[in-house]
Amino acid sequence: MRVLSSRPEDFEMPMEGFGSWITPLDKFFIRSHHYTPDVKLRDWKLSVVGKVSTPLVWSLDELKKLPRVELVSVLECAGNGRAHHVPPMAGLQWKYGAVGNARWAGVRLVDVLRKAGIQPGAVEVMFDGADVAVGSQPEFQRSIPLKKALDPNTILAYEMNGEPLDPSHGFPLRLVVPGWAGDSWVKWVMKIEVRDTEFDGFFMKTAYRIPNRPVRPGATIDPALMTPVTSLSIKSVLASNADGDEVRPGSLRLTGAAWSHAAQVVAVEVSTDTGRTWKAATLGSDRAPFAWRLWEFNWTPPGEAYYTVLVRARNALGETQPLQPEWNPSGYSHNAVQAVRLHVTANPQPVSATTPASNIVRPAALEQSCLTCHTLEPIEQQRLTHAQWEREVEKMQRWGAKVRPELKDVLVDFLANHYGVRPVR
Ligand code: HEC
Ligand SMILES: Nc1nc2c(c(=O)[nH]1)N[C@H]1C(S)=C(S)[C@@H](COP(=O)(O)O)O[C@H]1N2
Ligand SMILES: [Mo]
Repeated sequence: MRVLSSRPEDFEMPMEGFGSWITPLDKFFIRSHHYTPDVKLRDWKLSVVGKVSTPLVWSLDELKKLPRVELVSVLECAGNGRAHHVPPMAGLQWKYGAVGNARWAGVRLVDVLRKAGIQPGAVEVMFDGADVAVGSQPEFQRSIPLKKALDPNTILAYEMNGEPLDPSHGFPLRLVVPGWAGDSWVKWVMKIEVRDTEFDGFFMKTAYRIPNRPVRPGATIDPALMTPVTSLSIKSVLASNADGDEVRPGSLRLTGAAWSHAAQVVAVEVSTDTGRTWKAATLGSDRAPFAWRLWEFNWTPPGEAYYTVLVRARNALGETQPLQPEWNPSGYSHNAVQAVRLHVTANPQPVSATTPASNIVRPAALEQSCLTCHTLEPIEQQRLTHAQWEREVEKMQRWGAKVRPELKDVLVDFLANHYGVRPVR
């Protein structure tokens, strides 16, 4: 796994993960804003409150008396692909692997809500997890519209891939919202609140919002003018080869995965000539309404040359992927056509190992002010301008970082000099 942050846990699936239909747990990405809570089943209860006629307080065994349902669904973080947006923005620099496909089992949310009795006037359902915010960042609480909550595919899952949920994925209970981005899939669910007003917490009204039309790259936009990220986009990934690979002449088996929202993937097409012509890839036989579809494409490059291979998927609604990413302030929903440049040559050159800059002398202010809640990992992966770093340090101060005023400039200069704008690696 690629570690974007060891604590809180933010781990990216390696590209091999796109090789199996069901993503095994040891490769499944983890995205947690806060530290993983140590939930003990004997202390855990699910409460259902708010606009309901009978508030419920249930143990897991009581919940399990409702009919069990199972489904296979993709889970993708809204921030997957953030690293590919230009210009870069602050945030975890996910490349392709903030996504996985798992078999989820649990109970329908609608069955739980019916037991509690939804009262007239209900518009939304809010979920609160057992995780506790780091510093003074707001709690992770999210709501979904009542209509989505009543959808029979929306489930409260207690199993993933046939095992009780792992602590990192929300033990003992998490929300599964097939077709929607991961930010709605609340983990460690303890409280469900049926509401007659829109929930206005930070993770609804400030984070996870996207403009509803393309905006100028680099623009700052008032969250009030943006809407919550909901549905996933149609997307495909070529995983068998990396951009810049050198390969020997002969036949190549290009493989990957493609997924969409409620409308299923119907085709994956590959271009080996920079988009001039496209040919259909073969789709894998494993399929389910919200799952990803594996694909493969056998190709014998016509000669030693430099090729740009492109992949695009299409769903049952005819939606396909844009050729270029649509930039948005927080870098969500990246689904642009991926380009993989392959050098076909009989004499591949050994790749020169890049030396990590480990001998950077860090100012004491960094250790003291920045490395208490999280490690250096989320900091060193950023690619930000001086002005962006200044805003990032101020955001951290609002979330509880203590920065001595006379050392702030030294700190921002250091961050901008070492973790400034540079290509993704
Ligand atoms: C009081 C705790 C705390 C301190 C101290 C702290 N941070 Fe953070 N930091 C957070 C939280 C909370 C997050 C967001 C975690 C999440 O949402 O995944 C975060 C995330 C980040 C990220 C990832 C990008 C983002 O915005 O989510 C960067 C970069 C970062 N911090 C830089 C810094 C720097 C630089 C300092 C020192 C000035 C610092 N942090 C000090 C709490 C802290
Ligand atoms: N309670 C809680 N639920 C959460 C989160 C969180 O930080 N806290 N992260 C969300 C986000 S942004 C994503 S993408 C998914 C990731 O789920 P995973 O870690 O099981 O892959 O969980 C969601 N549920
Ligand atoms: Mo996410």
